[in-house]
Amino acid sequence: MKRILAALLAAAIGAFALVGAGGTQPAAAQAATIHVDAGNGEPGYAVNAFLPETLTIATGTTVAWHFPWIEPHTTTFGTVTATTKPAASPATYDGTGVLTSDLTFGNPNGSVKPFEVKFTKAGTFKYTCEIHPFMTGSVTVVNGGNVDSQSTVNERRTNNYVNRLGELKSVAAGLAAQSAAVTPMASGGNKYTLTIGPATRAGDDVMQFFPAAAKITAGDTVEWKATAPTPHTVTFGPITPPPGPGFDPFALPPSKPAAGYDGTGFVNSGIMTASPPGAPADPNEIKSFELKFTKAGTYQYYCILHADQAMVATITVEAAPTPPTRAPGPPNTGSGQQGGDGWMLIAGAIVAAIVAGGGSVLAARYRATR
Ligand SMILES: [Cu+2]
Repeated sequence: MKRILAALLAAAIGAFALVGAGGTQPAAAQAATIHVDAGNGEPGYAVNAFLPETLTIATGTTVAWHFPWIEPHTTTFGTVTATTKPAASPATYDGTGVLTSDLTFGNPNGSVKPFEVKFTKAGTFKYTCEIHPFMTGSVTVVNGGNVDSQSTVNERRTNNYVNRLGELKSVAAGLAAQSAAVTPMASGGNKYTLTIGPATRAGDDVMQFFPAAAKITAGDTVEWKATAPTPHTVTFGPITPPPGPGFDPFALPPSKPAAGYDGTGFVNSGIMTASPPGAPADPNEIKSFELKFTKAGTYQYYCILHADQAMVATITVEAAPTPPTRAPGPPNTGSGQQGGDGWMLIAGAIVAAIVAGGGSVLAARYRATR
């Protein structure tokens, strides 16, 4: 009995030594592939980070970057040029030259293949996401000594994500608690100022409009204000013709009816951004977009780039009060109600078209707006 206990104890100590303190393990014991995430999120929130950001692996180990969220990312070592072609996965990297994945739209159902890279030489290699400049990471490759186990990687991956998501949610809760600023307009009616999804300093995005359900009166104007360098649109109605392969949402021009919106047709702000303070002024930047509403109804709108992340909201327009000189008529119940999940179909079509056309064109356009 004593001998069995001693054997069990020895086995336990052996196992502990193998894993090592702090969740590291000897290089020789590392799994052939270490799994990490390139971004993550949930409807209304995108955490744009490599999770975890740093990693220590043994020479010959493969790192698999998974894409568990819809917001697109790349995993890019070195500096891409106009002629850089994305590498096929699995790839190998010796720390020299450029190695990049394609722009990859993820999916929480795990259907998107990870980008796998086998590291063949020791060194510390920094990498980034082509469209999220704050999104950086590094892989340290060692020939011996202690390296990360998958379990310690998982722990850091989860902690980083939970912390950053929590920060995004507290920013959103603060904005959700406020109502839209209202200012009387010289031309009549009021102007309601709405906020488009802010970003955190770390580069994560709240993919929402605030307030999400604004109420105004016919004749009022809504102004949307961009708050971050992240590109967004304010868009009413389906895109016609429906997006086909190679569709570039950045090429869709601004358009709105001169007389105001009556709940019909297509309205688009164009790509809206707010350059960070201190950035060179861009005279073409669309920082705000105004639209006058002329007819009672509830109108759904969306961001073309992020509708698939639930960046959708409504404006409810109530009928203007009946002039006192006339007898009050029956209340206007609003005839402009738009179809419920139309934006979902639109979002699906947009992403399918971008993926079919190859993401790199879109990556270049995203870069141009940052
Ligand atoms: Cu957006």
